[in-house]
Amino acid sequence: MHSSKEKKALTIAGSDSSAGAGIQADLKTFSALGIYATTAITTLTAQNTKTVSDIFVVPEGFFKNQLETTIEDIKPDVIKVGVLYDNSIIKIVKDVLLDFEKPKIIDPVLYSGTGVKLLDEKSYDSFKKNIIPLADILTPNLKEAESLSEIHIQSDSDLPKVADSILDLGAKSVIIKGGHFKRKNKYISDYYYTKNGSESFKITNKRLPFDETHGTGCNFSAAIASYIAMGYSPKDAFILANSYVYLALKNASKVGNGVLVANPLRQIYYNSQKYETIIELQKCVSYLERIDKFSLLIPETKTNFVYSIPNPTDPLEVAGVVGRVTNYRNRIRSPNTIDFGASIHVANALLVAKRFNPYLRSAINIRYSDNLIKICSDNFICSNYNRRSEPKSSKNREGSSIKWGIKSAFINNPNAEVVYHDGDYGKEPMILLFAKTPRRILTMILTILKRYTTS
Ligand code: PXL
Repeated sequence: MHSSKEKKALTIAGSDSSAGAGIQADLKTFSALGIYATTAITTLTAQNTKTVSDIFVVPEGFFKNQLETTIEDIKPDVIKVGVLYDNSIIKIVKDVLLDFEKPKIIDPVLYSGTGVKLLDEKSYDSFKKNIIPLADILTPNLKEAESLSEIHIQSDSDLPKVADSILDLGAKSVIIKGGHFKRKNKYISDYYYTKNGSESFKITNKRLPFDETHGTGCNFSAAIASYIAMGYSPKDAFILANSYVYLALKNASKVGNGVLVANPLRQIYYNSQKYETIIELQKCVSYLERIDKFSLLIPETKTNFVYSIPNPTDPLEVAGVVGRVTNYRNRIRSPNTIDFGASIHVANALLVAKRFNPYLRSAINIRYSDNLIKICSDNFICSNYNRRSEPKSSKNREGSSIKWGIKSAFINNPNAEVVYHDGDYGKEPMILLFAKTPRRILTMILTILKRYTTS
């Protein structure tokens, strides 16, 4: 799929070697939101989650080439500006922004989250005079808003006059990020202002249970730029970027010994794994329903067919059939509604099996019979357990029998593909098949049925 309509952004910003902020954060966010981003790197920082130890400003000749060569060919729909560091960079960026007729999102970065200066003091006035007026949307945090407006902010009632003073510098609109308001506050608001105040509004979120995080601001302004490139109004882009960053914050990673790092990709990958898992299981359950003779393999307690995301930690990360696959006379009746957490027993069996063989992601339970055990033993690696040997302490805990049983079967043979037990008083004997994928489970079922229906 290649489309000349693909939306593109250019980010002019600093490199963060800890990869939580700057260019690295921008690339994650633009990519996550489906925008193709190019980069013009202003500075290289040596940093980690505790400090910035060094800053190298890219020589202006090279910086200019980098910017012009990129933009001459790959025309952006939006430009996002982050760390500029000093006047040698500011001059060049100013000329490019003046010529650029599409939206410009400017994050007036003055300090790193760890408190190190990212704009040279001597260049501050030039930044204020030359860059701020070119912003369609300016995204200062509280400290930056204080600095630009020269007003000490004590409460949110100061913000309208702070915003007015920033808008007087020439920016078309400003979003003041309230994340640094007093720690005891239960809620955090971000505020959007335009020149005549007619469109002002705020978005409030519950404060998350941690203080400083690294990269939040960069991810936020890159998200705003992404939504602007898609064609959203500044207001809608603000609303969308706010919830995007809230998730990135909620999923913040502890990668070093200092501050947490915003993680904009985790939730997206997690959602996509869940989606792929559901879709694949749905296909395989539909296929199973069309194997007529499968009804012969459904036990009294009915069948569940499960598939987990790649690294599940509990049954809520294992998809199964809501209400199980049942038989009615000789026909299969499945509600074919797939959901996470729809199975307890088969899902728990899979989670235990996975501790021995991490590749296993799918499982199904079928009826027990001597003939079926013989067929399984001829075709697959089998192991078994005896429910009557289960220690009392385990038996008394609801739902723990299956965990104990699967564990003992895998201790006996960690390569097992089939685990069975021959029941106990009031407990139906059962066979469980395990595989990497639900497709492989279907193949196993077909192999079993081929022998079962001719024997
Ligand atoms: O979060 C602001 C920021 C922007 N750009 C770079 C940074 C930081 C914060 O540390 O390092 C390169």
